[in-house]
Order: sequence, then structure tokens, then C-alpha cells
Amino acid sequence: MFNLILFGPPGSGKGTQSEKLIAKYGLKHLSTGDLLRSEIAQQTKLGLEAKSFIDKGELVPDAVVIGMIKSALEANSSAKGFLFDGFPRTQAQAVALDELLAEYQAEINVVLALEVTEEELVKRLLNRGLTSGRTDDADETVVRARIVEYHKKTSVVADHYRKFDKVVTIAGEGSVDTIFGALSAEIDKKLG
Ligand code: B4P
Repeated sequence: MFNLILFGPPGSGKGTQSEKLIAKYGLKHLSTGDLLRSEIAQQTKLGLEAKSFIDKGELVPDAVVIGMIKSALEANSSAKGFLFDGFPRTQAQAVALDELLAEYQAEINVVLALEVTEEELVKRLLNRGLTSGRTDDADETVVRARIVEYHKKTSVVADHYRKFDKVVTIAGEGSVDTIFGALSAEIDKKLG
């Protein structure tokens, strides 16, 4: 199993690049953002709870997202590998993911971390908010709250994987295709 985390702040291009990477490498895409938005659209109990956090730009509680990932791994246990997009977003989520993968005799093989300046992140997210219908992209206060939350709780996830020498930093500004090329080159190196 080859498992990859696409890491970076909100708006850094994780979702955009994930679509292209899963098509090229045949990995199963697990995006907690997409899973949560699907729960919200279906108005499930979990979705209603998650919405109150997402609309404020806050992270959804760890237990909720870890449970979602656990179920998704169980449902796709024959996958040749996973691309984790937007997960893990806290130290507790990273520890839980490592433990879950160990149950399948698997681990995270590489963390590709996209780097984008804060002003570019805000510009991209507000721009997406004009058409996406995503409430968390529509308001600059919420967009900036998401970036603060990233620095407070999520950036430590990269430190966690740096201890195991698994993090590669990639410039996340430029054309989508150039960034895709840089990400692919790193994956190809790991796949040998
Ligand atoms: P996500 O769905 O993960 O939202 P995101 O970080 O904004 O997405 P992403 O980074 O993938 O966006 P992209 O750059 O592709 O999470 C939403 C919310 O759900 C979170 O705030 C949180 O509340 C909750 N949540 C999710 N996972 C959680 C977890 N594990 N724990 C707790 N809570 C969780 O796209 C941004 C825009 O940039 C697009 O319009 C795109 O077209 C554009 N873009 C992309 N690449 C570009 C480039 N190279 N140049 C110019 N524009 C580009």
C-alpha cells in the first residue's frame, strides 16, 4: 500500500491537485472536507454538527473526523493506496491515522506539503466563494479564521511527520500543471 498525505493550508491547492494525482496513480482519494460536505448535503446528524464548526472556520472535533476515516479505510481495505487530503489536521488525528494504518500493516510513505503565501490563499478562497456556494469561502473573516486555525492546530502535523523524515515541501504557487509536475516527480522518486 502506498499512502500519501497532501498537506497545506486552506486554499493551497490540495483538492485541485488531488483530483489529478488520483487519476495518475490510482490511489483512493479520502478528503475529510468532501466527506463532511456530503454529510451536510444529506442533512445527517453528523453533518448538522459539522456545519456549525465549518461555518465559523473552525475544525470539526477530532472524534468525528477520525471516525469517518476509520470507516472509509474499512470500506476500501483492498485499495492499492490512499491519498489523504485535508486529513490529518491535528496532532491527535496524525497519531490516530498512524495507528489505523498499522492495523493494515501500512504507513504514511510521504507527506507533500504545499507552500502558498497567506494573501494568495485569501485571494483564491474568496474567489472560489463567488461560485462554489461554500459558506466557508464567502466571508473574509471566516477565511482568515481558517488560516489562523491552520497555524494553531494543523501546522504541527508537518512537525510530527518531519520526525520520521517523511515531509517534502513543494512550492504551491504557479500553474496547476507545474505544481502537479513537481508533486508527481516526488511521488515517482518514492515509488522508485
Ligand atoms: P477542506 O475541504 O479541506 O477545504 P480547503 O482546505 O479549503 O481545501 P483545499 O485546500 O483543498 O482547496 P483548493 O486549494 O483545492 O476543509 C473545509 C473545512 O472542513 C475546514 O475548514 C474544516 O472546518 C473542516 N474539516 C475538513 N477536514 C477536517 C479535519 N481533518 N479535521 C477537522 N475539520 C476538518 O482550492 C482553493 C481554490 O484555489 C480553488 O478555487 C482552486 O481552483 C484554486 N487553486 C488551486 N490551485 C491553484 C493554483 N495553482 N493557482 C491559482 N488558483 C489555484
